[in-house]
Amino acid sequence: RKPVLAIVGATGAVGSVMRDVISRRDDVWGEIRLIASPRSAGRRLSIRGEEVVVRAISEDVFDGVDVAHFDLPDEVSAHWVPIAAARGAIVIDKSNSFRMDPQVPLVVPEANPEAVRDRPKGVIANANCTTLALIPSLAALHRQFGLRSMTVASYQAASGSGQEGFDTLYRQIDAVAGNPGLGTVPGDVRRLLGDRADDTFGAPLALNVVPKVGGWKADGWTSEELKVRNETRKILDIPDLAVSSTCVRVPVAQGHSQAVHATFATAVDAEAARKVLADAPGVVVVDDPENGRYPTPLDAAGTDETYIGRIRTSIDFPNSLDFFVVGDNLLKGAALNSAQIAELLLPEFR
Ligand code: 2RA
Repeated sequence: RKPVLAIVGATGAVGSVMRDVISRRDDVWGEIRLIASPRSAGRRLSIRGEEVVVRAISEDVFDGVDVAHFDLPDEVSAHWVPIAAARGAIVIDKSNSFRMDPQVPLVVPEANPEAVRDRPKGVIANANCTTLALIPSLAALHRQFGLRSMTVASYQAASGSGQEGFDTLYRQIDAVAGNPGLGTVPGDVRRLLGDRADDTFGAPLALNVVPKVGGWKADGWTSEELKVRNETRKILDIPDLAVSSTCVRVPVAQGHSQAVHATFATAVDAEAARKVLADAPGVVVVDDPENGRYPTPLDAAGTDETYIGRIRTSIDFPNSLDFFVVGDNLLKGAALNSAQIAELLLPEFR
C-alpha cells in the first residue's frame, strides 16, 4: 500500500519547498495531508498538481498518518511531535527540539542512512541547514581519511530566517538601490532604513554582513555555531570531533556557503580529496580555478546537490585541507533531506 504522508507547517517558506520537492520526486505516497496552524486552515494549496485544503493541526488529524514531515518553530514542534508519534506517525522533524536527543537519530542519507531504523520515540530529526550543506562532502572525506577537527566560517542566506528573511532582505535591497555612495559612512544605511534597520537579522543586511546567526548562548557562542559542532559530531559519530565555527549572515537570498579548514587522521592532499569527492553521493565538485570555476550560492540555489570547490592542500597544517562548500538551505538544507529520509522508510510499508 502507498503510505499516508502529512506535511505539517505546509504554508511556510520550507513548507512550500517541501510541496514542490514531493511533487517532482517519484509519486510514492498515498493520501497527502497538508497541516498548519488554525489561522491557515481552509487555504487551498497545490501538491502533485492537485489542490488540497489545509487542515488545522489537532490530535485527530494525525490518525492514519504513516509519515509526517514537521517544519514548525522549536517550541511548537516540542509540543506536537510526541502527539503525532503517539498517534502512530513516524515523524521527521526539522526543528532543533529533538536533534541532540540520544533516542532520536539525526539522519543525513549520504552519511548515516541506517540510523533511521533505530528510533525508539518514533521520531527522526533533520539537521540544521548549515550542517546539511557540509555533511555530504565531509562524510565522504571522513570515510576515506578520518576527520579529526575542523574550523568553519559560514556565509548564510537570508532565507535561513524563513519567509521573513526573504522579505526583509528584498525590502532592504529595494531601499538602498539607486543610492551611490551608500554604505561608506557609519550609520548611513541604518538612517535610511529607519526603525526597521535591525528587523530580522539584528543589523542591516543590505550592503553588509552580520556575524550573528541564531540566539546567543554561553560564552559568546551562537546557537547556530553550536549546531554545526554538535550535529556534525552526532551525524558522523565522532563524539570528540574538535570544531570551531563562526556563523555569518550575508545578503544572499538562498544558499548557505562555508569556508572549511579540516584536519584528518591520515595524509591527504587536494588531488586525493577530489578523487574521493567525485564519487560522493549528493556532491558536485566545481573546482577548476584556472577557468574561474568554483561554487557560489547563486549557482546552487534551487538545485538538489551540494557543491565543493577551492579544494587546497593546507600549506602550514599537516593532514589538512581547505575548501568551500555551498548548498541550498531550503532544499538539501531542509525539505529535500527530509524527503530523502522519508523515502528510506518506504520498505517498511511494503
Ligand atoms: C539560519 N540555520 O540560517 C538557520 C535556520 N535554521 O538562520
